[in-house]
Amino acid sequence: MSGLDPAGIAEQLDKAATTATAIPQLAAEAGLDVDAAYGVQTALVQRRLDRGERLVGLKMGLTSKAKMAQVGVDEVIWGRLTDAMWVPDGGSVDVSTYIHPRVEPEVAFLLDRMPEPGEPLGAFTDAVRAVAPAIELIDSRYANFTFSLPDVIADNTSAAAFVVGPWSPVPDGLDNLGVLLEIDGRVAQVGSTAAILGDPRRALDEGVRLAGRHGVRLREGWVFLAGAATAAVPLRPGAQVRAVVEKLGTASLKAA
Ligand code: 0L1
Ligand code: MG
Repeated sequence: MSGLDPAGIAEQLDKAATTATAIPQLAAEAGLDVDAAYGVQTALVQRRLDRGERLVGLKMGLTSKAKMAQVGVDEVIWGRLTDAMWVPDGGSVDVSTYIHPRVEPEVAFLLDRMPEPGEPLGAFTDAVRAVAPAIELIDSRYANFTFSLPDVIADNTSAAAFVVGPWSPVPDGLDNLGVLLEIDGRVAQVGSTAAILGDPRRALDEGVRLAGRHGVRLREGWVFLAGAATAAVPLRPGAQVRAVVEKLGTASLKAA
């Protein structure tokens, strides 16, 4: 098989992640469109599942204008989360196991009853059991953190690790909560949950719709990362990271 068929691209992306070595973009040369790129993502995540990892959720990417501008891609995308990516709140990550990691403050949902295929998503409060502040660690496997839309989709939307803070019951409003990203006690980014598609609840509608197009159904008990409220910030060794979301509290991470 050629290194530029879907399985070959998945293998190259997987090797880039496991060896923390950037690779050139592949989609243009391989003629990958968005649908084919989600096929590569499926094959890439399957390699993790074959090593014993478990699917624990779904993440949305590029849900804010700040994020779209940061990477020059202007479509909402989704990726898969596995248990091996889940870092306990307050836990640490080894920066040397990533290529060029960045962190961003997010809002997480703990999913409750999810629609059957073809069924509409019910009321948000029926679909979501709890909400939490979260940090996503993204790490593009492409050199210079530069990619096209199909490239980033194939690369599981740069998913690398995530932290979920304490779960709270769904508050009355989620659409305009203040968000801070602090590095070593200093404010690195300021934003609002309004930056997440106008209201992070919309991200769930989009996740169900977009993943459903590729036959992927969200599951009760999964974590759903709704997207970042600010641009992402490079993660340096020794950094102490905190994401603070008004009404929801704090998630934190140490970089070794
Ligand atoms: O979670 C995200 O918004 C990241 C999506 C992929 C683009 C990036 O790596 O910044
Ligand atoms: Mg993100």
